[in-house]
Amino acid sequence: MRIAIVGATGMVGEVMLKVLAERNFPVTELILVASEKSVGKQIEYKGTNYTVVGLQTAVDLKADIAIFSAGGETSLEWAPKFAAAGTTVIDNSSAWRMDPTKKLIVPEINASTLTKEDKIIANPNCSTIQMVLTLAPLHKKYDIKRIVVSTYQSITGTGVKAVKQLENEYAGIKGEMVYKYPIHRNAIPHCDSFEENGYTKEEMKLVRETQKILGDNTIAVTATAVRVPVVGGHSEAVNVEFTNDFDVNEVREILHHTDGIVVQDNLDTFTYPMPLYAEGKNDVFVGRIRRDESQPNTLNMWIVADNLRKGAATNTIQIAEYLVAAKLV
Ligand code: 11C
Repeated sequence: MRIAIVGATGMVGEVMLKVLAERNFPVTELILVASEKSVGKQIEYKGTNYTVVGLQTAVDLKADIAIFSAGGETSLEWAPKFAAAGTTVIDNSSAWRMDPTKKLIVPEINASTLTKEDKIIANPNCSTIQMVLTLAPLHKKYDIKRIVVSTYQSITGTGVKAVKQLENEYAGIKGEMVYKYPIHRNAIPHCDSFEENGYTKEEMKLVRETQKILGDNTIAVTATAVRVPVVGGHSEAVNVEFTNDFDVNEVREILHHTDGIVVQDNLDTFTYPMPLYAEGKNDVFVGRIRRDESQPNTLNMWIVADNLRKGAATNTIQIAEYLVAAKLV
């Protein structure tokens, strides 16, 4: 496969290259793409140095698959140009996710809906992916009515400048502030910008993307997204109300047998997921699975994943793997 990585110099781009290499993705030609200021830079992949090229050069090279992780504006402008050149785009930004003509894919849930005609495929938001991967098999079995989710999100979701802000604050150095407030020793209830309804875009992504991926707009979702001084991954406290009752052990069993999920749930050994231990892993970790005793048919869970892995790079590359396996590229 001839693969272009658009946004190769960014934080997610770096992890994309790691995941491609780890999973031995069949790369025959690698085209590393970034904005003009990074053109000419050298990036190493599997022992070979590659020179970063600009967007138009990459379009002209007509890769089989282009993986975009360069922000919404770049995707809006350039994904259609790659698609017109015959390249299938998998886009990690929010640009195309809610476009009704584009599919929003978590491979374990809905990759089978993809066809050769899908030239721009959207990768969901990180906090959505880990939640829906966990909820999809439970929705099938018990039928979800309502989800209440609170997130505790890693600063890596904001990018490298946020990591620098935390490091500076920790070291007592004055530097660039990406957040409006200090993040060290803090929790900021503000991820992405605010919408008119008083929710942040990150919170509304959890609502809209979940309904789209699970294919059910009747599922009620309400979210509070919070940035915490953590780097290993996003954590989520998820409260879910079903139409049908469940057995907690059966829920554990279902999740245990779901691809991509690792159940870490043993109170005797204090086993539960934590972002410190999810970092660098491709799985979604689920624990603290327990009945909400305040109302019928309702469950509480704690879900953790590395937002740069399953939340971004890994999910994107799994989509690419599916395209190859299903001969859609
Ligand atoms: C965060 N979820 O942690 C964001 C990062 O829509 O793809 C990714 C934003 C997106 O702030």
